[in-house]
Amino acid sequence: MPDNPTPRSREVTILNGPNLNLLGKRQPHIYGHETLADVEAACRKLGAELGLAIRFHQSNREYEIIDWIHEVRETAGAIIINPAAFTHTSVAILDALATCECPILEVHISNVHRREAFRHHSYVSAVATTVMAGAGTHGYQLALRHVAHLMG
Ligand code: CA2
Repeated sequence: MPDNPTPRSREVTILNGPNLNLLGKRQPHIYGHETLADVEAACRKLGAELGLAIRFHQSNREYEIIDWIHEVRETAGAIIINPAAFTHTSVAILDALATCECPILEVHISNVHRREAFRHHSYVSAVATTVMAGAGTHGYQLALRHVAHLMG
């Protein structure tokens, strides 16, 4: 995979891993008050402004995330992924992402490097074009803006 792949379409897939369906409902001191539905709505609004078509998914099942990666691996302009706890455990998601030629943007709501040591290692970062952490749920919008920037 090239270090700086160019997006080949304006389709952006945003994937969210386990427990992110609870966003805004538990642990607001870590993850904030916005729900995942709020994040999706904000991404769709910004995507429309930037001329990007957004697919947005969340799953608590590793295989479902892998299947969504396979579905778009040849067509996506970019994949934005918050793998949540799978970040720190999943060689399978790493392997699926490694088959994609589009830019991969890894987003974490919290600054994982300020947290427990087990959150400091990410399997996904080995194939990510861009990694961002600690911007809260605004990180998803920063990632979308970066995709638009890469498209020129
Ligand atoms: O900071 C992030 O975005 C994380 O990917 C979130 C994961 C965590 O395992 C990663 O280390 C960092 C956890 C997602 C769980 O989301 C919840 C949201 C609200 C309430 C409970 C869990």
